[in-house]
Parts: sequence; structure tokens; C-alpha cells
Amino acid sequence: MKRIMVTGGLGQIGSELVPYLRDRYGRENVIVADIRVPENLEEIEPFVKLDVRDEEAIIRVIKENDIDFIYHLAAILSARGEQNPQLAFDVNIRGLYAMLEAGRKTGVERIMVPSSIAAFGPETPKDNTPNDTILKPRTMYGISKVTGELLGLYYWEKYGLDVRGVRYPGIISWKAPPGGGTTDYAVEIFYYALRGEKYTCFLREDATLPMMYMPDAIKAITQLAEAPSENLVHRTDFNVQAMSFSPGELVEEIRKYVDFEVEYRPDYRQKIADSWPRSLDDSAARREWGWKPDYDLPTMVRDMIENLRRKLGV
Ligand code: NAD
Ligand code: AKB
Repeated sequence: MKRIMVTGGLGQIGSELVPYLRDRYGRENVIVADIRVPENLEEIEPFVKLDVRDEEAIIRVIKENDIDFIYHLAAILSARGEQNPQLAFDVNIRGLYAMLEAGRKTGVERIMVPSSIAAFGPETPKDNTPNDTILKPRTMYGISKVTGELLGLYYWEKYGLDVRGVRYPGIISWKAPPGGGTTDYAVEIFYYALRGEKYTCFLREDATLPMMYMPDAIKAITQLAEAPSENLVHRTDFNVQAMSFSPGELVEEIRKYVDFEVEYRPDYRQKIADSWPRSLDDSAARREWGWKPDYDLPTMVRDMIENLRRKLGV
């Protein structure tokens, strides 16, 4: 039986990955680790307060809980990272290094480390972006993601520590709020639309980016986690495409259900979005571990509206 730890487990992805893993492997076998202590601690337990920059503490938690499998989700995302690049470096690079060293020293079997479309930069081809292409990001977050991809590969080839990851696009979900990214508008906008409030979008109306609905995000990381090692040519850097849309296209789709007003006032996050691809070539993920998304823009919007109507009681 696997013993799993999910760092950053209280975040947007962890909040949905943890219940999925607990259904599969048993509640007591999936430990949530985060620097924040949740208000609803009983619902979240087993939980440990853990700062991923503290290698000794990671080693202690791994040993005390017999952990052999880690989903390392603790991170500072792109927009928050540009507000505080030093913190992004510290958590995303120093924290990952501490995690890899702890994994190597304790003999952990596998560590899943999500990368991001933020690994790409202004010189990367924007449409159908190849898996293996120019990686020259200009955000601290993006720099940390390229570093993570390369360190993960290094630990696999040098120490046999099996590190894997997909390059997530913007993730859309209704259970937990996003944690400070450039793609957060695509979640926030639903709340404004359903409350009948005007939404001021911080990206341009035509800023097309790759996006993915949470059920597909969970499917991608868990499917890669279980893929036979011998099938993998890539490891830490799989493009995964699900849908691409601009704020204008999302608004048009949401207006099929509810009318609301939108104003576009791009801020510093537009520059970040301008440096990212519009769509990805994910043929390596399809070929090496059978990646295939279930949701496109219309099915994602329908599901978001249904679930948020229930959640918000509107
Ligand atoms: P999030 O911001 O929602 O959650 C991150 C969690 O990490 C938070 O609960 C936070 O408290 C915790 N954390 C921060 N610093 C910590 C520290 N020092 N020690 C321990 N925990 C700490 O992030 P998310 O959206 O769930 O993202 C998870 C992973 O997926 C990250 O690596 C992120 O880069 C990647 N990713 C996310 C998206 C997305 O759209 N959500 C897209 C691409 C990649
Ligand atoms: C962000 O906007 O920072 C994230 C990401 C694409 O990595 N959603």
C-alpha cells in the first residue's frame, strides 16, 4: 500500500487531489502537509504543518509517516511571485531542492512535481508549442519551473529518484480558490457572473491561454504518476493541452447561462500572459502515457455553472 504526502495540500489543486487519493488509497494513507494550518483541521486530518524549505523537517515527516510517494504542490504562483520574487525563489527552488534531497536521503520512490506553461517565454513558439523547445521564461515563477524540470531529471538520472511532472496550463475549479496566478481571472469571473456583479478583468479581452478543468488536472497528474517507467521518454516536462480560450471567449460562453457586465483593464499580469503560449502540442504525453482530456470550453463552463450555483445558492 502506498503512503502518500501532498505538500501544499491545502491549495487549489491539493484540495481536490487529496480527496481523490484518499478515495483510492484510504484516508489514513494520504497525509496533507502545508505551511498553513486549516480552520477545519478535523476534516483535513491526517495533517502536518510543514515548511518545505526545511529539509530536516521533511525528512522527519517522511520517516515518521513511512512516506514513499510525494505530490509536491507547495509553491508560489506567477502573479504572487512577481510581487515577491525572493519568496518565489525561496519556496519554489530552495523548497524543491530540500524536497529532492530529503527524497534522495530517505529513499522515497516517486515525487510528482508539477511544472507549468510558465516554463516557456517570449521566444517560444506560441501556437501548438512543441514539448521540446526554447525555455527562456522572464518570471521568477517560470525560472523556478524550468529549474524544477531540470533538477527532477537530474535526480532521476543520477540517483534513480523517480521525479515526474506535467506542465499544467491555467487550472479552473470551483472547490478551492486559486492561489495568485495569471490565469486566476478564469475562476474569479464565474463568481462575479453568478452574483450578477460587474467583473473587471486584469487581462486583455483577446489574451488567449491554454487552460484545463480540474478533473482533467487530477487525471493528468495521477495517470502520469502511475505510468510504467519504461514507457517514459520525457519525465518532468510533459505538455498537456485541454482547451485554449481568451477572456472574451469565456465571457461569451458564460453569457449563454447568465448575463453580466465585463470591463477589461489589463495590469502587470498581461505582460506575464503575453510571454506564455496560446496552445500546446501534447503528443508526447499522449504517446508516452495515454493523455487525453475530457473537458472542452462548453462542457467546463456548464459544469462550473452547475456546481457554483449549488455552492453559492444562486
Ligand atoms: P496554490 O497556490 O493554490 O497552493 C499552494 C499551497 O502551497 C498553499 O496551500 C500554500 O499554503 C502552500 N505553501 C506555500 N508555501 C509553502 C511552504 N513554504 N511550505 C509548505 N507549503 C507552502 O497552488 P496550486 O494551484 O494548488 O498549485 C500546485 C502546483 O501546481 C504548483 O507547483 C503550481 O506551480 C502548479 N501549477 C498550478 C497551476 C494552476 O493553475 N493552479 C498551473 C500550473 C502549475
Ligand atoms: C499561474 O497563472 O501562475 C498558474 C500557472 C499557469 O502556472 N495558473
